[in-house]
Amino acid sequence: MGMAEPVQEWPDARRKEALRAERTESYVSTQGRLTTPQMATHGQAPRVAACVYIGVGSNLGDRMSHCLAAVDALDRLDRTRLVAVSPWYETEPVGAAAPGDFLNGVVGLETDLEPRALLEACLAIERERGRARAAREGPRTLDLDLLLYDDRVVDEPGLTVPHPRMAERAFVLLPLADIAPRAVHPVLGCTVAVLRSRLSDRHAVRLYQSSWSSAV
Ligand code: GSY
Repeated sequence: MGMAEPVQEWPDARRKEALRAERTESYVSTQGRLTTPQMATHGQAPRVAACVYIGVGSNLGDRMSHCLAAVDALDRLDRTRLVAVSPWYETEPVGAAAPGDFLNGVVGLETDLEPRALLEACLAIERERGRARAAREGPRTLDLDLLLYDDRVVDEPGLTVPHPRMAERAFVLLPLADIAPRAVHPVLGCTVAVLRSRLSDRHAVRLYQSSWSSAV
């Protein structure tokens, strides 16, 4: 029997902090996927993490603080790295039972978490911000929607990827197109930019804050 190949480990917490400080380091992007030089070890090919987009929304309380807390919490997830944050938009609510304008944006991550684990992490972040999921379309302190996970198609109880309504929603497609116009919807077979150009959603969507970093 040959020697077992060394298993590639994700960085521990301290190493992750150091990597965070190096975040401005360049990425190599191929086909919408991102390889991170820091993940390459033992002379093996660089690991290719999944490229994921998550919709962030809030229409209750201090909306910007909920959204920024979500960005921070997503950035802190294990085996996950923050890649992009869209501008923030103030958006008219879609759905009768959701009074009050939303703040919406989209976050790009690369992650080694599987879709179900990422969903559970998102639900935990929502709970931390006081979100109760009693009413499906009621006001919410924080809503995190898994929009795209690489080119994966998932249809399981409680987990549908791509998000089933993302192609109809201006509050999703405008911020998503800002950071990932060339990402491909694996079911519809077209890019986010094309989906955006075909939008018929007439709910108001106004740019609220173009720069994430200026808010912190
Ligand atoms: O699906 C996300 C929650 N949500 C939103 C939202 O985030 N923004 C807007 N504008 N309307 C919404 N209706 C629901 S439900």
